Amino acid sequence: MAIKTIIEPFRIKSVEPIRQTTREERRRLLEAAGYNLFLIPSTDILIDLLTDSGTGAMSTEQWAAMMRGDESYAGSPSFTRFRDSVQAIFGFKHVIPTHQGRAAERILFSVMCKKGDVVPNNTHFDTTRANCEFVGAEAVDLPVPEASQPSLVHPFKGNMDTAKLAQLIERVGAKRVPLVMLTVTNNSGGGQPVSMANIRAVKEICARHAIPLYIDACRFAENSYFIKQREPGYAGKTPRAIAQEMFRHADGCTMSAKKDGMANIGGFLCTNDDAVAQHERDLLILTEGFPTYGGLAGRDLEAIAVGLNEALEEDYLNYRIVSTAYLGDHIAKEGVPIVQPPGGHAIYIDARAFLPHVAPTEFPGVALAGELYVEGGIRSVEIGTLMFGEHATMDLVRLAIPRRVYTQSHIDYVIEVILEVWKRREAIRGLVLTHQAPFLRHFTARFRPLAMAPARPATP
Ligand code: P71
Repeated sequence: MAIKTIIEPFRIKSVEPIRQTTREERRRLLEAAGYNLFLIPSTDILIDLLTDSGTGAMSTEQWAAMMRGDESYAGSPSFTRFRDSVQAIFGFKHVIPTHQGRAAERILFSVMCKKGDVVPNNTHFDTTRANCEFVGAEAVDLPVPEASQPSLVHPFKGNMDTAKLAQLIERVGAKRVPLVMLTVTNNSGGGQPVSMANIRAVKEICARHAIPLYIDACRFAENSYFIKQREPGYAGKTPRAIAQEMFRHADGCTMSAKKDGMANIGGFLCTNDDAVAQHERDLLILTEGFPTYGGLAGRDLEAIAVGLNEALEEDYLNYRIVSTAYLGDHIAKEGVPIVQPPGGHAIYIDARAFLPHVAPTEFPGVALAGELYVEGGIRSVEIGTLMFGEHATMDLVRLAIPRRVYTQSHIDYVIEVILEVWKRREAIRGLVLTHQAPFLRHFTARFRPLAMAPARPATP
């Protein structure tokens, strides 16, 4: 085909105004928020790239399906449509709806893990790690070594280090490993995909020790598309067939439907194990609700049932992956250090390389995110020392792209803002943490700026 431009594969039927603020206003707002962008009202944000979770635009088909939502407490046909849609892709015997991904995690870990257990993952995301630790288990990250080198290009940087997995199971004993998890795509590690070969290899190791494999499926459609593009033998397969194959290797999954479920809320937990499912449903009733709604409205179940299929459409996935890379490529071309190659749902700026004069203990990611806000009203999120403390191997600033929300000119604006901050990077200072919660501290932490030069006083 002669035409190379990839357009947004939709037209816009409902619009939501966004509000410009002045640089002075933003400086004041940032200070009032203790330099934590979570604490700024969204009406004071121009382009919100905090997360791709629950922030997508729904399609006309999803809105139409919502009108069919049946709000019966028990046995709603909306649940049947939801379950059938999930099973057609994920293939698991039991489908348990939850209000979002972390509820699925909490129930899974409560049922499967106890104090002293060890849960390996390519990289736990924040809520997964917190829920795992909350039941007294140890969350162990086993990414491949390539994952911790931001500038290194590798097709499947989301892979788990299988040699390390085998060693870990050998060392602690299979009895202490109630499950192994794979996060597709690997969110904490740059939105990087996991290959089918890696899923197969991890499953083989698990099978040898009779350990179930669970997939954290949040961005399963994007992962499927990367496999199609990058893994030999998959170019001719549909993303749907690839997704089905991925889940055939697993014994269950957790899912936040706020990502590749294309919904604003929702999630689910799947398993093939009858006894585990029974126990999970009992816990579900305690806090989430009856097993045919799990804390969701019938309307939400309908939106997810349709959204899962839309996330697997090739036109959509092509636009999604290409438009995310567009942002990454344009800033990388000017020298901005990013995690390479660009991820599926987000671009991750390497804040340690962007601000080499700011030590990790001075939160370079938080400082950079604050400057992007002051410069252009852009909200991003730190994935680094604030989010993961001692477990952080990188300090990243993630620019997550909500699904079907922003146009190319919004992204061109974001590129310009980042390049302006890049020009004045040497003047950006680090931060001092002044308040933190006992877990998931990034949501509510507060900071003050480090004093101007000399950056550190000669005496404490
Ligand atoms: C993301 C989120 C949501 C979030 C988390 C922390 C700060 C800001 C936004 C949520 C995930 C995820 C993976 C791989 C489980 C969850 C929990 N991600 N696994 O990336 O990425 O799902 O939010 O529905 O509870 O912005 P949940």
